Amino acid sequence: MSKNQSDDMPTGAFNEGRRRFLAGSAAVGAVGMAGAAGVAGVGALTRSQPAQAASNGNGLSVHVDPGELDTYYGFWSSGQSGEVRVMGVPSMRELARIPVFNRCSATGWGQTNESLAVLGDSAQFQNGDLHHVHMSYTDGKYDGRYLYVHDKLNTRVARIRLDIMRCDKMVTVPNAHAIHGLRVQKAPKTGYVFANGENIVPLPNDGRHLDEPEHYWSVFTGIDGESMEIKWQVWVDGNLDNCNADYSGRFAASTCYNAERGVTLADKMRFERDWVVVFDIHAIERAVESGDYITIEGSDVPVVDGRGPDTPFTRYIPVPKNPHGINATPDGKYLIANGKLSPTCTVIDTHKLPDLFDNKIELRDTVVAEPELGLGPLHTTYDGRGNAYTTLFIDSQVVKWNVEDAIRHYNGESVNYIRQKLDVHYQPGHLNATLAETAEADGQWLVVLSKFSKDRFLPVGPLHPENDQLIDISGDEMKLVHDGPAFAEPHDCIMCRPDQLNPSPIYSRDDPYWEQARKWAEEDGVDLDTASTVIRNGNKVRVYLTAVAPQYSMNKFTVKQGDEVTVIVTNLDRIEDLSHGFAIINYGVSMEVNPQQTSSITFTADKPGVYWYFCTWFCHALHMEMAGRMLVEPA
Ligand code: K7E
Ligand code: CUA
Ligand code: CA
Repeated sequence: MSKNQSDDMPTGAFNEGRRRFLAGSAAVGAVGMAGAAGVAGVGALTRSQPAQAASNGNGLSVHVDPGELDTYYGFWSSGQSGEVRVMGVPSMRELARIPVFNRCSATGWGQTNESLAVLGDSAQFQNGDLHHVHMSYTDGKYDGRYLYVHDKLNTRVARIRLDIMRCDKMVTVPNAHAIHGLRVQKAPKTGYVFANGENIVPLPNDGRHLDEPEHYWSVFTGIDGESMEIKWQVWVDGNLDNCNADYSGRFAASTCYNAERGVTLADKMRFERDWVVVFDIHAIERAVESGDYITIEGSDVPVVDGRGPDTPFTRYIPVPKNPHGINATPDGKYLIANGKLSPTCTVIDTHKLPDLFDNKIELRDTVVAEPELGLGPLHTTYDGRGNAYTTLFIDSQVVKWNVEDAIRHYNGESVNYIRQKLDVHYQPGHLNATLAETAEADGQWLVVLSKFSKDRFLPVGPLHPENDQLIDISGDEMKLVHDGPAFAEPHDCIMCRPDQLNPSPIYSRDDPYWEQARKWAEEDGVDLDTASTVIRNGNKVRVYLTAVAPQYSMNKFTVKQGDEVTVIVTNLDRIEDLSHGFAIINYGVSMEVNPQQTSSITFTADKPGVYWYFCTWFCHALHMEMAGRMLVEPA
């Protein structure tokens, strides 16, 4: 493999790039950046003058003045921490955490009845491994409705409502063994959530086959993003790593690093090429509609057989070697697979895919470039100006390269497609640029999620932080502007503009989130908005409380030892940010109750005595006094 081509790159390449960029930025300025002008130095980042206004070459400032707002939202996955983190970019301030597969001491996620209803049977698991987070789309653009995430550890997919930034749906995917790659349909609308089964296992995996890898397979799953119903699966050859969707809505594609269907490290590296599996979503839908599918014992999800070279559902495009990420260019033209063990990326022309499925062209005819980029390409992102940015895990670099130039080079022209290589710290995995997963990629900021931080921060013991680095890509050259330590372990992130979201400042009283509590109140003949009472039914006791700073509606309530107690608390405050909580000492009970929200929690009153309950959010000068007593009569 040849060495890093930027080492001897003539500086003229940058000048040429600059001219191209300036032409491009004028167009960016025309769409949606109106009214903002000038250089964004410190202080230019105000609410009325977004940072993206400045595009005359790396004039962006990472500094957001006190009281000023960030110009992008970031949604960070958190790997084995199991949550989603909401960030402000470019300040890299953490704004919120959204518990999903983890348990949360502050909000009561995993303990409240509302969260347990979302978790369903999978509440048996206290943890998860959340790698990828993607927003719902309409016509190739973020539409601000939902985030979709997956759990590699316990084979789940979940949805987050972006109005309240809480998880509202979770499904366990049958037949798959670890969900890894997750992407959503980009057009016309989400649509499907696509989920890759990573590890190969027997189908069904019920013990009848054990150490017999010839019976091991994986499946690709399509989930309805509205109902979160699992609509179908495709039985595939090899395994599935990352995936992506095109911008037409017809195709999805996944990388496979285990075409060998091996079970050891050596097995999985035997072939020089693995593949990108392309899925024809329309063909899958047609087969499912016409009943042309099987089911696998233990689940009734329709499964179509996508193994083999000429099924109507799949095509296996050979690519070198143990590929990892796959990323669609914002113009919809290409899907770029990252070589990992090969120093290359493979550029697949999406417009050739219909011909491939019609058997008019060969598998490799869809490949229009295979640029050599450096060691360990993992993921690629885009600036909307024709450039791609790829992480080089082994080289600890981000390489900026031009896609059309790489295609010209592949066609035999003598052209240097590498624009720049930038050292990052260290061993980068995912990277993402602002809006780069959408048709609106705006080429302002790039975040690279480095796996190792080594010496970049004060030492904190053997578990080092990861390092989320911020790079200004608005000019010709990438400029590293910020190091962001992060706890285990952001794999991926996306960024969108604030105008693409519409988070609710307080809850609406008719929110479906506490449907169960509403039903209980109806059964008990009480009104949730005013109820302040204890309703007993045998040894089941429901305690209805309201909260208005700095008081609960009852100073005390009495139950009997052994009762199953459900406490239902409604926060009647309408003031933004006036959250209360409800916690009972030595009962391990604690939950959030935000303005206009109803939250509930069920436990057994197994210990007699006096137990104080108290508010957990510092809501008022008399917050410490916002408390009451649960009196548990001995049995
Ligand atoms: Cu590359 Cu799980 Cu997206 Cu991590 S995956 S880096
Ligand atoms: Cu209510 Cu503190
Ligand atoms: Ca392989």
